[in-house]
Amino acid sequence: GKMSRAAERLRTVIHHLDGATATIVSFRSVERSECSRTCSKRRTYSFDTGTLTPEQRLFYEENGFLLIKNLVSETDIDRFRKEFERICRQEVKVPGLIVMRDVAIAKSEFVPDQRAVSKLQDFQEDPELFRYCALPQILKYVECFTGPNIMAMHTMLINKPPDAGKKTSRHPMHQDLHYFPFRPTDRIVCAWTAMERVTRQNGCLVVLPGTHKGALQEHDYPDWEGGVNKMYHGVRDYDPDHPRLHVEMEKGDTVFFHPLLIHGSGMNQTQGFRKAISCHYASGDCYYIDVRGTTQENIENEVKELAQKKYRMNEVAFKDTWAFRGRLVQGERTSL
Ligand SMILES: O=C(O)CCC(=O)C(=O)O
Repeated sequence: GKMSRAAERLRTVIHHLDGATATIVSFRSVERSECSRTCSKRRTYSFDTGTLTPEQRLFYEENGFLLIKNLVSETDIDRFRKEFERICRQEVKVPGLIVMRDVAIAKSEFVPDQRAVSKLQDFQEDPELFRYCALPQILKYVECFTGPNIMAMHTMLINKPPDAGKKTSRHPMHQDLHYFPFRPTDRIVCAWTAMERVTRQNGCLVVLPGTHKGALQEHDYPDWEGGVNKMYHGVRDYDPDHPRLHVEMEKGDTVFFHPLLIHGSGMNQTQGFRKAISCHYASGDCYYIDVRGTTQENIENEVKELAQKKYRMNEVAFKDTWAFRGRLVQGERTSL
């Protein structure tokens, strides 16, 4: 009757997505008759929980990311900022927290304020910052990708400093899965919330849409003249002609993205510190894998070295560094 042709086609696609062995090759050829002829098996990246509109779901399926405007309130973001400042001033000690500095800041220049901090990692023991990971409006979206059992596996507050002239404030293009020894890949998602307006000027995220459909690639430190921050591995070679998108965002906007999506961020050419808060979630049903003999071995070695220093343990298994940082935020911890 009234349903437009486009809407009907969309419904067909969604129907296909929800089938266990959905078989569509491109959203342009969803006609059933054509499908049996031209289609091969494809994987799906999301669930229908009633949260995403069909358009949003298709967008994530095709592009590997989804931007939701105005998801986190000003009040919450201001609270995260205050807590971050208290941590920088060393007014609170957070067990397990990793405080990173930009390579352009010499050790002798140390000052206990945000100028010395480019990133906090592993704030799972800070109740105020960790509130971010359990915000119901975030989990409602996360569930579309992980399913109902949700673990917060990795937390960060990124404070991209004004570039000191060496371009070290850039984050090389990479896939987050490089860092993660757990699978399945499609049950992992990152939530990244802008704590202020982020633009090309202050180094917004840059994504290569659709790259989540590819494989995990080899990563290593890029050879940048001005130096590279610790652990900032990049994809060795990606297609320089692949379309790039600069994801400009307002305070409180949140982007959800797939762990294979190639992304990075540009130089901060302003005098301000560009802030974002983020969490990587995985399904509680994910399982650990052994990365020995894979391209992830180089990061495993670095993380183990750091963990041995930090936790003063002789031999830490890579997966254990994840198992003790991970926190259940919804449902059941069936694995991980
Ligand atoms: O916030 C940014 O600049 C990018 C962060 C990022 O991609 C990462 O830390 O993996």
